Amino acid sequence: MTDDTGERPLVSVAFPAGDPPRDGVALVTLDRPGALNALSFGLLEALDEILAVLDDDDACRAIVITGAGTRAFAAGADIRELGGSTRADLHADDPFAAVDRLGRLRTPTIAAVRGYALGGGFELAMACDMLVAAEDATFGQPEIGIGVIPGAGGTQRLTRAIGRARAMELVLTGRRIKAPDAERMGLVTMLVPADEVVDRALGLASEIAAMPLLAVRAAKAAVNATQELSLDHGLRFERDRFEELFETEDQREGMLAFIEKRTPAWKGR
Ligand code: CO8
Repeated sequence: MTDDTGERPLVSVAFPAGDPPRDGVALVTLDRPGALNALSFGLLEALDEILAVLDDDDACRAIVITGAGTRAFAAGADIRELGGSTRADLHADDPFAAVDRLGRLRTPTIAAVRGYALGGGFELAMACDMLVAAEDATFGQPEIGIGVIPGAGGTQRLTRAIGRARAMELVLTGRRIKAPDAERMGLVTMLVPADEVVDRALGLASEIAAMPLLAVRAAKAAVNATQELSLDHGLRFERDRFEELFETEDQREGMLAFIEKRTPAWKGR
């Protein structure tokens, strides 16, 4: 999927080198900087396809998503395009289901946010498992000001993350918040200098990628289950995942390596 000129992909994927090496880490870039990486339907489709491929590949063990340029992660859905949609189009095509699928990936995801993360851009960042924010990041759900409401988790994930009172304020006023406030509200994993945001997110992704694959997937699923389940069901879900890991080679290797005082050699099975 390319831009209007047909030359530039709307979403790019890279496997950046680093020191220490960043084995297993994919960097996905939303690439429409001229429109502040606004999430056109084509961009969302391209993102959806790329994430499905990465999630299916055991060699990819963590994914960082960022926006091209320095001004924005993403300034929301593409308002020009969205403005021409009808209720029937949106219902039939369900373009924003890509964000729901992002939230359900097995692979850990980290949003690396510089500048604006507004509307669908904020929702995309919140659908990731962790959020590394630059000090210049700005978050908000401005949809109310253009006659609609958040449509990809902004009323649901935001409320779960920061509580009803504050989410209601942001959603009803469209007011923006700066990164330090977002951090205080619990939305941000790490707040870092603006020019370090991608590098720090890749570093965090590398740490996770170095962990045993099946345990990482189980841990992610169990933490995210808190968003859906009662405490009783969540505890049962956690215990089931814990017990399942006793059928993996990595459980035996991890515990043996501890006893033998050596570094474990993970097999991913
Ligand atoms: N859609 C389309 N184009 C955009 C968008 C957008 N959301 N945001 C910015 N742009 C374009 C501008 O039109 C402009 O293009 P051009 O140079 O051709 O005129 C370019 O990006 C630069 O933007 P500005 O000139 O406006 O830059 P400023 O620094 O003056 O302002 C702002 C930056 C404050 C971010 C401003 O651009 C803005 O308010 N943008 C819109 C923010 C917004 O309302 N977002 C919500 C959109 S609706 C939505 O997200 C619904 C969610 C539904 C689910 C989505 C799931 C993915």
